Amino acid sequence: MSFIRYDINDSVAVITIDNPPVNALSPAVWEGIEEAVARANADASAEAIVLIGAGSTFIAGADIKVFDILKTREDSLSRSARTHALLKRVEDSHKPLVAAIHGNALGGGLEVAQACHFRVATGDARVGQPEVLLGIIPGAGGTQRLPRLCGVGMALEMSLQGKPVAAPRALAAGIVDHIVAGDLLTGAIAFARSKANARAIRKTRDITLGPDQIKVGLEACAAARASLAKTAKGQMAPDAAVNAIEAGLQRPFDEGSTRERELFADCVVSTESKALRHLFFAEREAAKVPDVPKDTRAKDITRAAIVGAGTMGGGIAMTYANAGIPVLLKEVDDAALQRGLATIRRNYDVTMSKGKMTAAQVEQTLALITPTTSYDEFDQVDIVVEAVFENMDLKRTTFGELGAVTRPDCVLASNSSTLDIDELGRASGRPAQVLGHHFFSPANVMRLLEIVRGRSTNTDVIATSLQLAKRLGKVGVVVGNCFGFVANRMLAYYMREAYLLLEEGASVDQIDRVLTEFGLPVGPFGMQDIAGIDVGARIRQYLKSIGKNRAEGPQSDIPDRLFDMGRYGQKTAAGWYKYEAPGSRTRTPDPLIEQLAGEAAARRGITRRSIADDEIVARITTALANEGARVLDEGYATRAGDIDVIYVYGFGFPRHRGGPMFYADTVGLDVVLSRVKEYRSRFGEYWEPAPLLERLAAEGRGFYSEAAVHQM
Ligand code: 3H9
Repeated sequence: MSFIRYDINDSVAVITIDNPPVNALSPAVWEGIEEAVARANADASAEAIVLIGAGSTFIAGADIKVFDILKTREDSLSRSARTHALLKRVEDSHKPLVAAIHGNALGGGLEVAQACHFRVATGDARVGQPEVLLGIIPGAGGTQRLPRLCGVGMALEMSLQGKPVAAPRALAAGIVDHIVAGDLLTGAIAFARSKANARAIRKTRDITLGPDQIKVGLEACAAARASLAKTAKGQMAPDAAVNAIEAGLQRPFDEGSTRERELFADCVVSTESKALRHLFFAEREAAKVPDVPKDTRAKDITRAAIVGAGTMGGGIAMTYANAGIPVLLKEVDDAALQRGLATIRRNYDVTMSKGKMTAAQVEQTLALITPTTSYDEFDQVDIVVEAVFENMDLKRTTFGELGAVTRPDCVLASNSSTLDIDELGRASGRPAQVLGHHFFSPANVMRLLEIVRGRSTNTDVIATSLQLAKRLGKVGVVVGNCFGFVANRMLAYYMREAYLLLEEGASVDQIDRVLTEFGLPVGPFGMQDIAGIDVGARIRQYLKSIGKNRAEGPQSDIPDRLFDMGRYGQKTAAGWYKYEAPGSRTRTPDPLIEQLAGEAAARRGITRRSIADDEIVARITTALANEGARVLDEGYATRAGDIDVIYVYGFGFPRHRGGPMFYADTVGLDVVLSRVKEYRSRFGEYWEPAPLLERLAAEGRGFYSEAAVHQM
């Protein structure tokens, strides 16, 4: 009972769950709750019972690590049968049982609260069923009890989107019975006493839905299923949640619960769930950098400056303003500044038209952005993000100026996507304060922030960047300073393989289709038409001038030929596809690309062939895993999970596949290695197995083993 405290307060038994940091439901906590409720029922000095969480939250759900113990469907079935029975015994308490919610009541936490007779909450509490985000469904009765409390429509919304609901909405919906204005425990005790006086006990499982509610509920399930067929292709958990809720409408509580257990068991042992659970922890691990101790002092960022108001600079300024941080936005002249500001305003107008911000909020946020064409006031900022054109001479000059105009403790970050951070550090004269903050386009939307440490970057600058990333709503991942860092270094191999597949006989349309079916939001060619073919071409021109290639091995010249033709993608109404007008998003395949591919194949002396969809997925994912293994082995990423997080948040690699490294583990590293060797014999020496891949495959291991974890 060490995770559970039991006290009598004003004739009410107070059961406090104390399992830091989030009161997750480990097996001992489940048992402790049941024992304490039984004790209160037998305790003559208790008239009612309050269940409350210690610390900053009620209960954030089942302990996610425990799911790894469930190796088979049968393991899961027997464990959840015990959990269901336990919650029924808790619900059978003959004294009024009140859940007192502050912070979060999520997943199993909300299910425990649903098994209580009543729920009270603080005004800022949140309740949710986020299981689907972990590839599972509510498995402790949530698919049966929640619809009884709030109706099927809202239960579907909560179970399918996984987003928490704020207390006032939960109150209106019937999930919560009362909002406590002052001290939660005092309010909960008073509420519990009033229920004891009225001898009120309400078991959620005894609530019955009327025939009309059932009819509407079944229709809502059918509609949700039809919509999932489009939005959640290839995923099992969302469908399973609908099926479990539907079963609850068609069968009595116990039978519905049995169906929930079966569906939960199918999900919890699935690769989809393992991948999503892996990402949950990988994302949190990414914030831990081996040589940056937890107690490293992070600087509080109260004012920032951005140099460059182009697409990236403007998006970064919006990101800071959205987080409430005042920001100076500098451009070389007024014309460039006005162009940048107009784009920012247009972006906010779109946000407003979608109802995501009010006009007042937009004005308030815009007021945090101060345009400037000088370095005045740069001595008052805590961080500068440089987002000028990707050109080393220009960036070197900018860092020289920044070194002179900012305070010595100011963090100097570059948004470069490829250039050497150490060189920028030297140019500033203050290399310890310099690092990369590589945002992804559109910077105000994409969640990834690649934090690139230089050779001399101070650990407190890294700690500051990680803390700041969280405040900006980003997922920060610290990487080393290699060419293209981690994201773009791997992307180069992904793109090269896509180009070569095209030359060998696959079509642009086929490659994009296959990869979107795999789960990416957009395929490589569609993505490039959005990002702009000119962007990559200009970087390639620069690299050529310094004698570098983005990826080793053969390079297709088709992207450069498109660039020479002025086909930059959506913005010029032509790129890899044709578009009706500049800016239009409706793609039409263009026979010209087939012609260019045919010419490229002829130059390389290859006969174009029909390529199976499976080969496309295998070639592209193998290229990513092999280069990822090299990045890891060379120490530019701390752990395989960091690469997965980068790819999921930076390029939309399907979450339910866990990222490129996790996916490689599910394929089997022996298979991945044999593919690399096969491709080498078929396509050439450029397919060279990464040494780490060879080592791990020889040892019969995956990327997720101790040997694969490196210190930078
Ligand atoms: C479930 O309940 C299934 C049920 O239907 C029952 C079936 C029988 N388990 O996020 P933070 C750790 S499924 C284990 O940085 P924040 C986390 O790893 C569950 N550990 O804090 C981190 O550890 P570390 C449904 C957990 O303030 C530390 O706590 N519930 C769990 O930014 C702090 O976390 C969910 O999916 C957990 N459930 O955000 C909710 N939760 O310090 C998952 C957290 O070592 N949790 N940890 O890195 C969250 O969404 C956020 O953690 C929360 C706090 C919003 C609560």
